Amino acid sequence: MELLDGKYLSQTIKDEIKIEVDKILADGGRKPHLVAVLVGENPASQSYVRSKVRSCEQVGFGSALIERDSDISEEDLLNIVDDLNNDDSVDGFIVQLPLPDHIDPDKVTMAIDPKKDVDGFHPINLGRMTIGLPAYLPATPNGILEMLSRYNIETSGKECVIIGRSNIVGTPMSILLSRKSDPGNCTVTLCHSRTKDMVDHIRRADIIIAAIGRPNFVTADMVKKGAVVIDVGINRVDAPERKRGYKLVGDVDFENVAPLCSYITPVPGGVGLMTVVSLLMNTLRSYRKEVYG
Ligand code: BQF
Repeated sequence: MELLDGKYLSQTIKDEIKIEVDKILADGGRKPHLVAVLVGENPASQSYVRSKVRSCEQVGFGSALIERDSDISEEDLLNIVDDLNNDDSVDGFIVQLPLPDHIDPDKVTMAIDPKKDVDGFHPINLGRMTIGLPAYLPATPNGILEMLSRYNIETSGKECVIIGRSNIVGTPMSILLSRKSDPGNCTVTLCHSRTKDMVDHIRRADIIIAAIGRPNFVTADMVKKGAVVIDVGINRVDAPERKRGYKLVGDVDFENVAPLCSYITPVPGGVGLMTVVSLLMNTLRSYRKEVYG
């Protein structure tokens, strides 16, 4: 079993981005600039946004955090989005999800200029991705592809089972891995809450991508020997012995599954860190006008 080390890999990629930023500055260019918008006081969201801002600082990007109370109106939030769309000093921005119930997240996502949509959630980017045009790829799927590619994991011809069909992980991941590309060329099965005999599907998988949001959902009896297991779950479970009072666990029963795998991602220290680094990669691509010219 080899660990797919998100800590090591995300740091390696950050080092590479930092070198690129230093070159840009040495040539008299300005810093790439990422802005995050955070609404409300969800503690998980606060910690995600903080780690995104900190990552920007580490690679030499300019960054800003726009914080608003949870009672901000949808209209006011859409005005912030509009201002960021029109601000030439901003290469990319994200609106941290989830949003409060009175705000329609689809409306907000669709208000973002696709050229600055470094989260890759806008339907234009998802559509371009689907037909293989240059696009900002959604951060988590992009991070997983980067991981598979940097560890030279063969995907072509493999049976890949994805568990969970969310718009930001399972669905785009299923499209990306079934495309004629590298990584790609998988035979993909997308499992979800209505799937019958899910365990039979999972047992056939060469590559398992777990994005369900349930702690320890994937157990050892479901995993074929030699499988590659990618754990996207970030579940907070109570742990009174920890100073924060909780710990992060994935969707995979790591302890019992790991010995069966060829490769497996840990939680924490796996896919989550790659998600954050994807945002940096997309922001650099925006700065360079690589996607939309
Ligand atoms: C780690 C996210 C669900 C809903 C909205 C590192 C992150 C998480 C875990 C992180 C996530 C999850 C993010 C670890 C960003 C990933 O070491 O295990 C980093 O910051 N993430 C988000 O912005 O919104 C979410 C999950």
